[in-house]
Amino acid sequence: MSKCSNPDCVPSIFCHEGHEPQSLCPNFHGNKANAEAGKVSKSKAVKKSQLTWDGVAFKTEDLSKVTYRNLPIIIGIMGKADAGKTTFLAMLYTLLLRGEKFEKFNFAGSKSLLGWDELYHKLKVKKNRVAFPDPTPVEYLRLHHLALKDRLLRLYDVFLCDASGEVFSDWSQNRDDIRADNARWVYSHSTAFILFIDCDDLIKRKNRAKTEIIDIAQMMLHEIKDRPVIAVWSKADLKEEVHEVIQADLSNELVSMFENFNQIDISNFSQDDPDLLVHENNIKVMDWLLARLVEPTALGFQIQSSKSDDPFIYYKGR
Ligand SMILES: Nc1nc2c(ncn2[C@@H]2O[C@H](COP(=O)(O)OP(=O)(O)OP(=O)(O)O)[C@@H](O)[C@H]2O)c(=O)[nH]1
Ligand SMILES: [Mg+2]
Repeated sequence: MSKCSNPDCVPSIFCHEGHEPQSLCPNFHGNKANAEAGKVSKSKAVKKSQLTWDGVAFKTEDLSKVTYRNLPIIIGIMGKADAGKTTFLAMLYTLLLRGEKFEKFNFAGSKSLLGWDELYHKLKVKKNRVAFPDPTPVEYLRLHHLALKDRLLRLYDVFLCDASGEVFSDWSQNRDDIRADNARWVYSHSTAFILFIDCDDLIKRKNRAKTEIIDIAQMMLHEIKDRPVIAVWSKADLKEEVHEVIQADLSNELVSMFENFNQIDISNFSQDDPDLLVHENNIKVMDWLLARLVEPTALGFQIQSSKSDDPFIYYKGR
């Protein structure tokens, strides 16, 4: 049985709060801090609790509340206004709540659950009708946190950035634009990118819409290094109406620009349940990025069980 009182933590592997050794963690049963806490009544203990986080989506200056324990994975969501960026975040959380799972990672908590919840309540998926979140204000930049654990129970902190599309359009024309602070922050801090291609815009504004996407992509090339990029064709429920030449040209151009690249269709309107575009592909966006960001572990590596009664396992030599 775990000796830690934090239900998110598997201290026999790593302390969830980053304490080294684990016994220094205030949540660890039997240490001094806990022994003293045990004398205080439960209600008093709750009043005295001083959480370092409040559950809302992080501002950039709050990142250190998590980075002390892990180098985080930051996913930059790039794309022009109205492309479906915020809705993607809301759908991702809705799918996790529905029980959908990442391929190689389990959900292990979040320090921004209120932020996720806010998104969840703004995206109302009903039969044949979806209510969407409001456009993101220009000055807004928030990071939504997911703690994930792999099969070896190693903890990863993942942040997904939500910023207004306007700042990416300004940045794509001039990377030093004074209005593009948020875009610069997202670009320079992200470990990987999701680039939004708005099918609806391609239908309505054709090549002008395509040029704007290429402009953002070209600015991303500036210092991309080997950071992975996945282009998502959002509102793909409408993709059939995108002119096939525009579709092919845009796809080919992006493939020729980025080396560590993939593309996928996503939507928030389902035809079936489960629906490929909605229930599977929104999750696959993250699966693809995570697979490129997290080092594969040694195949077959197993943590030794201390419950084995084989005497040779305990023999340390004398
Ligand atoms: N057809 C279709 N429309 C969608 C879909 N997802 C979003 N939309 C529409 O796109 C609009 C914009 O979505 P948002 O998620 O707010 O877009 P955004 O990229 O965050 O926009 P900014 O915050 O202004 O940068 C929504 O209000 C919907 O009208 C989809 O899957 N299919
Ligand atoms: Mg938005």
